[in-house]
Amino acid sequence: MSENSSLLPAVSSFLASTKQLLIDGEWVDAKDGATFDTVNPATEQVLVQVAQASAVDVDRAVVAARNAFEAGSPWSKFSPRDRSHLLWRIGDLIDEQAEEFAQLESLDNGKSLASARGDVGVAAELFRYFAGWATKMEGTTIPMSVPGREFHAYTRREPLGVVAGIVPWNFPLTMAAFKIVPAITAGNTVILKPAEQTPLTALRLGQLLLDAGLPAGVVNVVTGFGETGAALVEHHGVDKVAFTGSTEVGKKIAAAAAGNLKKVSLELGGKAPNIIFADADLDAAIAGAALAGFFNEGQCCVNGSRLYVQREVFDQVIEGVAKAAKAIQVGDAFDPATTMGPLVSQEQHEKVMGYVRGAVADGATLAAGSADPAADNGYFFAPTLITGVTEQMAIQTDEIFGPVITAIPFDTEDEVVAAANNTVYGLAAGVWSKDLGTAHRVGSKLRAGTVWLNTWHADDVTLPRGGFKQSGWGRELGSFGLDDYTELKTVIAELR
Ligand code: TXE
Repeated sequence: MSENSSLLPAVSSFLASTKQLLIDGEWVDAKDGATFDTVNPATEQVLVQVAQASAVDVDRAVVAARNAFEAGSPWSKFSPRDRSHLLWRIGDLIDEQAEEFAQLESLDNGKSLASARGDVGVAAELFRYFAGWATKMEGTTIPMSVPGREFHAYTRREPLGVVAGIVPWNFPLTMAAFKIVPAITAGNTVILKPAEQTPLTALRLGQLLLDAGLPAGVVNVVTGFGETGAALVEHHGVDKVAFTGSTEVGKKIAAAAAGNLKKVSLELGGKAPNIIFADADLDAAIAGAALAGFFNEGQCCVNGSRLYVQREVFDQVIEGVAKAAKAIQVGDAFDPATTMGPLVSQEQHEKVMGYVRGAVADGATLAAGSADPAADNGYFFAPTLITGVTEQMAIQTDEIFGPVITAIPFDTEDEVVAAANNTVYGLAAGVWSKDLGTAHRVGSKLRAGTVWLNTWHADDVTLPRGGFKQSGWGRELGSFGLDDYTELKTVIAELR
């Protein structure tokens, strides 16, 4: 069956026309008419052309978002309950159109349809979870002690204003939702800049938001490359930048945001250590290690890419993870047998291959996988497990962002904790041990924003996430995530 034969008519028709920018509730071309191609990574074929926003278009979007935010605008008149009902409705609409979103995501990103369906479900749930928070952004009353005078002091949570959300390509729809949902829950307006590799589901979401009744200008979508993102970050009409992407770009954003001291939240790279003690349930730990390293084609910031295994069970674990790697079906997203799609782009494919080749040249051993492409056409790469690495090798220190696990044996708890923390990153970590004391004690010593004990990738929209060290600033999701999209106002009234 050819890939296109299974496409929904709505997806085919979406792909039939050049995609435009969403500014102030209207679909418009870039002012200079520029476009770029978005490519199916499984076939290397162009899916459709997409408008490429320049600084001029970014400025139009910022003006639209500002007007939509200002007092007296339709959006400013939405009560918290109105926002809550709208968010819930959007979640339900996403579910109704889930297959269309999933197909677009698989085509643009390469991930299997099953995986894309899971992502779409998370996006829908995110809208519904935050629908509950819209009516619960409460302040506090605070006692004041001023001799001879009486006061009533309280705090209010108020929206920040215009939020720029800049997102990567590994979870295009869910990342778009991560930025849009808390921002509009709190009453802000948004300009979303999807990744240049995967703009389609964010654009489709833009249409759904309009259809659901979100007023014009509340969410704008500007597509383009890093320059488009940089124009947003430099714009003095933007009050906050919420970014997910590389640590390198995160640093540039932190510096550029200083111009008008806009607020910044950053969810950046990772190099998560996954520690298996000899007393672990090894069947669960082996399956968990494979999931930790290979989920989402390894293109996930919290993936367990550094595996540490206690020496007495090292060979057994390596054999198990290698077997799991070989059982993964690499193929086209639309083939139901596929459990791993291609990497997202040629650039990413070359980067991952380069790291694996470098490690092999430095003397490392492939326990599973290969340093070569997994197919002649498309950016496929076999899940790869590498032993014989040292802590100094680039494959061990750098974020690879592909289906590659390195494994190193350890003897003592102190030794493995030191090795696990020996990284500039601090996004996620994991421990496998049947001894509750060991699991919790080691977990508490790991410098990471998320620690999994006897599991990996278990998650919910209710839980805060974010990074220690150079993995970022701030936390997303959960109630903590909402605070980052508000200003706290203290009101002091004298009772005369
Ligand atoms: O990310 P970038 P890339 C890591 C991963 C990957 C590497 C490069 O290691 O191999 O980053 O991926 C926009 N100002 N992660 O190049 O460049 C860009 O257009 C403002 C980890 O795709 O960080 C895109 O929308 N914006 C990560 C977004 O930033 C700029 C997920 C991310 O692109 C910009 C993805 C600039 N100067 C990659 N330059 C994670 N933490 O999950 C680029 N952009």
